[in-house]
Amino acid sequence: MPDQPSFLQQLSVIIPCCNEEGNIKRFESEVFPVLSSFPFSCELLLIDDGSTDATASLLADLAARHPSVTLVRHLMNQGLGASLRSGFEHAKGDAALTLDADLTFHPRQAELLINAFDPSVDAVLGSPLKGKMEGVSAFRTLLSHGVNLIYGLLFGKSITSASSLFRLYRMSKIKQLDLKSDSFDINAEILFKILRSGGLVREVGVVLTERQYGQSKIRFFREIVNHLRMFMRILSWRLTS
Ligand SMILES: Nc1nc2c(ncn2[C@@H]2O[C@H](COP(=O)(O)OP(=O)(O)OP(=O)(O)O)[C@@H](O)[C@H]2O)c(=O)[nH]1
Ligand SMILES: [Mg+2]
Repeated sequence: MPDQPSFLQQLSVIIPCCNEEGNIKRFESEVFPVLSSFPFSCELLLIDDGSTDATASLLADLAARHPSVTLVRHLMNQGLGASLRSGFEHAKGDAALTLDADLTFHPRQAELLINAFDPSVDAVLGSPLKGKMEGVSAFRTLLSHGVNLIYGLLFGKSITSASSLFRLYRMSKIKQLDLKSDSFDINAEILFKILRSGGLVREVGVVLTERQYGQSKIRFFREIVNHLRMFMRILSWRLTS
């Protein structure tokens, strides 16, 4: 159990969900026990993003049985970034933990992020490259190293988790950022905007495992284009600041 930081009275846990029925069935036994072990209050924001499987009804059932759950529904799929932005809009906590619905970053590791959070920090990023990648393909690992290397060069600092979702944010900082991304590039956009504003980011090593149920939603070509666009935005900021 993490210690209770005095500046953290309420945590908003945001899980964007799109066609993840096999994994949502695990929330009762794998997510709720972790949240109830925290020494501060917790709200769980579940975002259903136009799922076409049983995701929406499973989330509605969780929301009906757990008062700490708020279900936000997008009738049409809007993307991971749009879903996170909906979560941030509804969040009432001092900090927000963003978590993958496939639980490939297991929520029990939230303690590592919370313990690295202090009043000077705006975001704690869970880094599988600093921790461990279990069962992740060589292609994904190589891509991750390459993308992070470029972000590191552009930011002029060591970065190993520019695009992963498992993070803890100070909500007062998130509210200042004017986020726009609809897709997976939201994670890089948040990092960019925090660093551009002079914010402080910390990385901690975490374990990333292979998904147990369902299919990956990532479209590599689209994400590579999104990263290239983000590289250009960061470069133009670095050249003009
Ligand atoms: N709300 C919403 N969530 C999404 C969308 N696409 C992906 N997600 C969620 O974002 C997280 C990451 O998506 P994944 O499909 O697991 O992508 P990945 O982690 O790169 O790939 P694998 O874990 O290897 O399958 C999961 O929690 C998904 O449910 C989307 O369009 N909308
Ligand atoms: Mg995943």
